[in-house]
Amino acid sequence: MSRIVILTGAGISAESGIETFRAETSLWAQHRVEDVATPEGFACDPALVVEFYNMRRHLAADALPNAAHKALAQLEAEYSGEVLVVTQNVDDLHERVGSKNLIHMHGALNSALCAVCEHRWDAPMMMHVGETCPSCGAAAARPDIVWFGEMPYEMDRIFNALSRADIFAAIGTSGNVYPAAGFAAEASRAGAKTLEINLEQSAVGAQFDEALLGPATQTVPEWVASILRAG
Ligand code: BJW
Repeated sequence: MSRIVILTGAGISAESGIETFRAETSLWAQHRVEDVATPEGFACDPALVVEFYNMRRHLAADALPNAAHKALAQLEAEYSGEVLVVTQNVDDLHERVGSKNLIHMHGALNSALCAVCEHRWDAPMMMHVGETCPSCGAAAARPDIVWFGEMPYEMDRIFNALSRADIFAAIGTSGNVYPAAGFAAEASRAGAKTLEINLEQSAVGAQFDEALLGPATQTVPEWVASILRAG
């Protein structure tokens, strides 16, 4: 059976109106990464961080999945082999169009996490500082987001899938953040054919066998159609 592993990043949701991180007018141009996306930032100013993710949760809820998200769900439904989508995105646009074999390696806006007992529950649209955990009662609720210096989720499952992949495709990710930026090299070492789909070559673009350049809403449906045609 043929196996495809797909890594997605902020670029796949850009045409749904969700800003990317590293463009000039982006999220990181308006916020210092250290302030809003590190455990130290959260410890220093929890209200700022909780508000940042409340704002992001609202933006994600208002956004609609685009043709690229839909094409990947179609690929999973119609491909004769196995398709795994590993997303760095914290929005829920993949699952809203039916992607099921999906890993949110950097967490999810719609989830809350207890910093004490690691219990997870559905995040309300507006989280508040000091909310209590419904399981252990500690006042230690936080957004269920993987910040810099924290271990991304399901790494064993991801590396296992990369080691068995026949095709690895990275869509709309800049290749600036590890461990995801190392996935192409990992899959390539294990024998997969690698493809980068992006507006422009990423920081790790030279590691891919092929590139498909252009907006994801055009390139991803074209790529999916070609895979499904080939069977
Ligand atoms: C389009 C498009 C369109 C636009 N169509 N394309 C020194 C060296 C190496 C590593 C480190 C180091 N110092 C520290 C580290 C580790 C650190 C790291 O990588 N730092 C770097 C800055 C150097 N990483 C970590 O700390 C991670 N944990 C970790 O490493 O644990 C140890 C470990 C070791 C070994 C194995 C396993 C674990 C945790 C990283 C957590 C990242 N968190 C964030 C924020 C939280 C989520 C949130 O708030 O939303 O996740 S950072 C941010 O970057 C977010 C994203 O998921 C992530 C990646 O960004 P992405 O998706 O690539 O977006 P952009 O904006 O960068 O790029 C968009 C792309 O789309 C561009 O290429 C555009 O061209 C393209 N595009 N429109 C197609 N229409």
